[in-house]
Amino acid sequence: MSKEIAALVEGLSRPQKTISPKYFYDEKGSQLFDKITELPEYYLTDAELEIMRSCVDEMAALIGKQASLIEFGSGSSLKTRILLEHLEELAAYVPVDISEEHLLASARKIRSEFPGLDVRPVVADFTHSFDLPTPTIMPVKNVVYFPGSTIGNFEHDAAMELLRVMHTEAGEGGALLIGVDLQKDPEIIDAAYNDSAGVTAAFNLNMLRHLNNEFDASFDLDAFEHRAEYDEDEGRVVVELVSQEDQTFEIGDTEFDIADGETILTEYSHKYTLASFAEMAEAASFEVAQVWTDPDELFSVQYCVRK
Ligand code: AVJ
Repeated sequence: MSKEIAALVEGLSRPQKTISPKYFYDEKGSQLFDKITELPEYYLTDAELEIMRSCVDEMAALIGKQASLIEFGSGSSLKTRILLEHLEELAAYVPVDISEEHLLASARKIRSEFPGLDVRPVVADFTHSFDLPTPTIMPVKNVVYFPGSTIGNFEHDAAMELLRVMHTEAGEGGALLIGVDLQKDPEIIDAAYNDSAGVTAAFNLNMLRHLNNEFDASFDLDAFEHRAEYDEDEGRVVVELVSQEDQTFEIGDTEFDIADGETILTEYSHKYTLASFAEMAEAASFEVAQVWTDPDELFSVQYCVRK
């Protein structure tokens, strides 16, 4: 059994059946996610873009000249472009992603849009520390960029571990610029993960299609339904697939039973308060130096310096 199938089997063998959210993102899933970011209910992307557009000069001033910008993720977003347009004399731009194909395609685009920028993609799983490339110009400091509230996918211990990796990669005098979604009226959050056009439902169900295509699984897509509920006490959205009948499915050579109404957990999306994020950042030896939010305080971008 491949390592990857073994990990999937392990997750599906737990009392709460679980599949990692990384399986959302095959080609179709990435397209569906792009559609999510354009939905009227999905406030996260609009709010973060608004913050970037209105506060990027302040961000650039804090980052300073001749920094190296290390993006955790492939860097294909508009937010990255806004930042790159405003940073002065950047020593290097280092996108880090596990998917080589996606990473190199987006690095090529960035190079053509920003001639003269030293683009140094790194193929790595950023949940573990990795070696940084040596740019032509010696950077004054490293700034890790982690937009999109992707940190929200990680439970507390894993989020702490990731912040520690970022702390390591930032190095002496370095910093972290991170997008963090905020706790708010639960109705706003519920709507963002239960859009009226059904795109989030399609995105969630697509995970099963991806596993059928790539990992020899036998999920019946018509026998599961999307569910997303905001747990206010835990401050997180719980995204699940709910079995519509007693049924079985296989993955590799392993067969699983799932009861009518039983769920597969596919994602958590954690929402923070400014205080709860600051506490976690502190525990990972960062100090939150500056916070920007949109006028409605739906979303935040935070500049954290390494202690
Ligand atoms: C990419 C993890 C930030 O949590 O909002 C969107 C993923 N899931 N709709 C999020 C997602 C359902 C998204 N992140």
